[in-house]
Amino acid sequence: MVILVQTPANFSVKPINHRTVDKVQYWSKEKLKEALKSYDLNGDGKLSKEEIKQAFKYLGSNCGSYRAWKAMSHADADGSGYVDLTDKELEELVDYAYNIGYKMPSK
Ligand SMILES: [Ca+2]
Ligand SMILES: [Ca+2]
Repeated sequence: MVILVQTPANFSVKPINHRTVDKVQYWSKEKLKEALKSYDLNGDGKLSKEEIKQAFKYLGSNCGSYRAWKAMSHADADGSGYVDLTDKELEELVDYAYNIGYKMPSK
């Protein structure tokens, strides 16, 4: 007969679940770009702060307003108040979102 003794020490050591860690998928830059572009809700070819907020919310941010504001000041190179989807500003926005490390929604 085998008796399993669980000491308090055994309880406190929580093994890292590598399988769970491996399942976490981060947004790739390509996917981020697609997602962000799709959030041009009024189709004017640029992202307003509100649209970025919505996008970040979708990406899993729980402080969308703050992130949107930060992203805007980071990506809006020409100071137009919008992130233009046609040029470098989009790339900057993608970089910003990428560096946050949003995880893909798990199915
Ligand atoms: Ca727009
Ligand atoms: Ca701009």
